[in-house]
Amino acid sequence: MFLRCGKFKLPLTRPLIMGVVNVTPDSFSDGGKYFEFNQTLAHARALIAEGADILDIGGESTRPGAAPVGLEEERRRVLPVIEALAGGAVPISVDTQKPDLMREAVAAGASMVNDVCGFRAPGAFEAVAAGDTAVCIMHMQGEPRTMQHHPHYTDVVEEVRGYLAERVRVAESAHIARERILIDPGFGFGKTLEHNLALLRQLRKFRDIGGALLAGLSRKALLGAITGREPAERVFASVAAALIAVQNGAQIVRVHDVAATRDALAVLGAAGQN
Ligand code: HH2
Repeated sequence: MFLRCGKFKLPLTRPLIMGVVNVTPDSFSDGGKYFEFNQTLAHARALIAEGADILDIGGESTRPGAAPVGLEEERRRVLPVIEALAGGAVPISVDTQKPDLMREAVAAGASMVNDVCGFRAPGAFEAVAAGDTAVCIMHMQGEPRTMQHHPHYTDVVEEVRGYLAERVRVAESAHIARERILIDPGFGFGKTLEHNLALLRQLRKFRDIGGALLAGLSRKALLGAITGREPAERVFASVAAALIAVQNGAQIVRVHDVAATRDALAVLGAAGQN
């Protein structure tokens, strides 16, 4: 079992850590902190030193209520960072919904494209089909500006599963091989606390869709609802959530706090629980 990720072939025999690098002034947990180029690079390199297996570079916040960012501005934020980090020891992912930027990021050296909108923009799968870039297909109900207003499902697990299975089918018909595909139920994207907890509890049901299973719970509002803590104080809750996700079948966890997650996963692994 492995994930094809550009020139990298990542083993899925142990859980992998995707470190989050937000090049944004407004991300919900670390907005503005790493917005300046040198700060961004220093942060990215620190995450690699802490044990990140993949870095996810994003130039547009998708937090609930976030305003969209134009192509030119998103390009200006992420491309120099990707160019500076590509060619290093870990694969670089770009977190974008824009087909033009997907293409440019891959040309700049990105080995993965992560799209919270599941490659639904016209031409998105076509932008990444050629070559061997990994693609992360996430579920979102609605769009960031309004997604938390009235999330509604009859059966959240079945509906998200059905959506991801269909998107994997479309990806494969666009000639994207299974070994390049990741799927992600999209915690917090058009979901209430109960929806998120149902998905976390039943995460294993996503394993038979095909595609490596990624979970992103780090510092999210659902953890704030449980603990009463602000985003920067949700490290312990995030580590707990990552452990539960891995125990329930996640193969990759997307996190802000790499060192803490790595240690926790090392203990889990030593106890033979993953
Ligand atoms: N969550 C966020 C952004 N991108 N991609 C995937 N595949 N899965 C996720 O759960 C996910 C994601 C939101 O987190 P963050 O990047 O920290 O915040 P913001 O969107 O405000 O930059």
